[in-house]
Amino acid sequence: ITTRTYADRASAHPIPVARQLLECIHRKQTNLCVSVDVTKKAALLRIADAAGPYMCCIKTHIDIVEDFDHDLIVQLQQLADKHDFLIWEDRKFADIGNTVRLQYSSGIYKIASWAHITNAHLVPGEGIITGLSSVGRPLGRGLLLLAEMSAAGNLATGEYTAKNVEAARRHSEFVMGFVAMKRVDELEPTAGGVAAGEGPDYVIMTPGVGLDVKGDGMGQQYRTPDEVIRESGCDVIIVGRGIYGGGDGNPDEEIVKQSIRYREAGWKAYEDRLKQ
Ligand code: UP6
Repeated sequence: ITTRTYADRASAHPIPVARQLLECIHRKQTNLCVSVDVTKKAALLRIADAAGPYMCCIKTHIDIVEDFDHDLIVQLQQLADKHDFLIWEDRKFADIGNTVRLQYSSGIYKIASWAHITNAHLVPGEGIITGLSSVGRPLGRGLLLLAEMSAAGNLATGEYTAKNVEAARRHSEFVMGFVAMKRVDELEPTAGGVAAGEGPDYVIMTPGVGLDVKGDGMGQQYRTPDEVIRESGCDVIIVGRGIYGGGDGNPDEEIVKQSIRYREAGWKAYEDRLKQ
């Protein structure tokens, strides 16, 4: 588990957007990413504005917004500038290279034009990284691979997880990190892989974080910021319903209160990790 500081890692990271994220975490003293899974444009923007000062990154599922329009993107980018956070579209690409290239650049959402970060499953093989990289790298974007997942019974385990780390190491110009539950880049490599500590630095972003409940009745499993950041060595906590509350979202004052609570818990866990 790394005990290097975010600032130290930022200065050495080869991928510009990873550097940007690590610098933002350091500057704002927050490793909190808020996941805003709401279906109305106004709710998304309201939550982003309320939680903005306390997060390093917002995570969207843009395809669930019923009244999506280009103005939503313009306003979201204005909030990202105002509050100093990055935008991650949690698209979970999962098709062949040529198809994801089009899904990433085109259609209604044109994800690559506004999302600093997106993510992908390795199920189709490494062509998915090549396809996404052909669009995202010239724009200075970064990719996370879903090496592990938080939901009960998910299949992203063992050798599949290790294959994600190996693929990332072959595409270190574009893959900035992983969605994972632990420091997967420090696992024993499979045959032919790179040993722990020898590869590049990766940002590990971790969903399934909650302080009040253990699950959601639909497979989600929650751990605390301390378990995620200090015990498991991950870098960013992703909190959705724990902050916005579900539906169209908690009132602003509750969003602010919960954002501060998770930010403080995430930062304390990081400081405790540095002391370990
Ligand atoms: N997410 C997970 N688990 C994963 C990958 N992604 O929960 O393994 C995403 C979900 C959701 C968010 O798509 O947007 O993280 C978690 O939200 P929650 O905190 O409300 O459970």
